[in-house]
Amino acid sequence: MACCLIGCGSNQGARREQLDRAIELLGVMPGITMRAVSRHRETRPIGGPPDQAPFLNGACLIETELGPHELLGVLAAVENTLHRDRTERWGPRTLDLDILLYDQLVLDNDVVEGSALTIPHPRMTTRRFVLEPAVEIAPDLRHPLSCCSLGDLLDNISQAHLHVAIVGAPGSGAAEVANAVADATLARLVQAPAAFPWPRPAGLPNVGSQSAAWSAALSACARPLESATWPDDPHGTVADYWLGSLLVAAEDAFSPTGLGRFTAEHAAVTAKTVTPHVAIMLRASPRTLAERVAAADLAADLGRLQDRLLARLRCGNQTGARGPHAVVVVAADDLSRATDEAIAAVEAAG
Ligand code: A4P
Ligand code: MG
Repeated sequence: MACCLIGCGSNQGARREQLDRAIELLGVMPGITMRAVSRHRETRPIGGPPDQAPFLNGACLIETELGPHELLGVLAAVENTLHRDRTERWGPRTLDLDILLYDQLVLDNDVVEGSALTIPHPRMTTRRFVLEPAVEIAPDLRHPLSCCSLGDLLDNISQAHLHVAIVGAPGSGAAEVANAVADATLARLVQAPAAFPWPRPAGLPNVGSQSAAWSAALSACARPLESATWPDDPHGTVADYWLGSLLVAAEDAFSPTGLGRFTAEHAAVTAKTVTPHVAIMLRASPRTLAERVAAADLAADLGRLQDRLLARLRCGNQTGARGPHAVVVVAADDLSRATDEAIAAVEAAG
């Protein structure tokens, strides 16, 4: 039996009746036992067309014998029974049922018979409309990718001064997206003071002689983030870089000994800086990254660099090291869409 958390939303038609009916239908489905149901909350629509009506959102906890794709099929059947129209992404809907958590399972765009499934739900970690009802019924449930409880995730986005980092490999568009997010949310923008010393990832066996340049870049990048002088902004802060990226880039530049030294220096410097609460990772195809930095031969290297960045963002929490609790991955091949998604991810915390 798997323990699953389901998010429920409605902003069209008789919202309350539809949500109640959905819970009732789910509870009588073969292979599903209803364990807990949150109350419904009225929430402001995040993303999607302007002027759509407010949502009612809730969550329920079920036990199920169904596999994740079978469960998705049942949720779609309940949505269809309640006249769900799927013409517009993030558009108005009579009913939306999402799998938030399925035990500690992690699926990344797992396609079975044409339907793609990502678990945990990729946008849940910054969504107050998801986390508040979820915490009401299951505060101690763990989120397998951020390795903390749902209660911790809600506390994380409830800081008075949210610090968001936009993270990506060279060519991801982090600077442009950070600019637009800061603009839209009125947050203070922190820009990387000097271009990151991203090396040409291949063909640099040892740049020990340049380690002074890396140290200088590290302290320049750390300075605006120092805790001692950090000016909390009532609207929060958006940085167009993350200090952890320097460490990932350094892996391609240093010899193992040099990397050990730089890692220690990085840890000491980072300990005196603020940690972002939320990281928005811009993920583009390796080809797009290479085109944007005008270096076609680097596509594969940039793709690998990007994968390692995401792994480090996530493992920051797994190892108990300092890392953002909430990581939202945004597709960045289309920068205008990535900007909308990044803005929605930050607004969802409010
Ligand atoms: N899919 C992949 N993973 C999952 C999952 N874990 N659970 C796929 C459910 N579905 C998953 O979903 C599109 C496709 O996502 C499905 O075919 C499934 O294979 P959909 O329900 O048809 O369309 P959607 O909900 O518009 O898209 P999406 O991207 O799931 O939207 P979100 O992220 O769920 O956001 N504001 C407030 N205040 N309250 C809300 O409830 N909801 C949304 C929708 C936006 N803004 C909101 C709310
Ligand atoms: Mg949905």
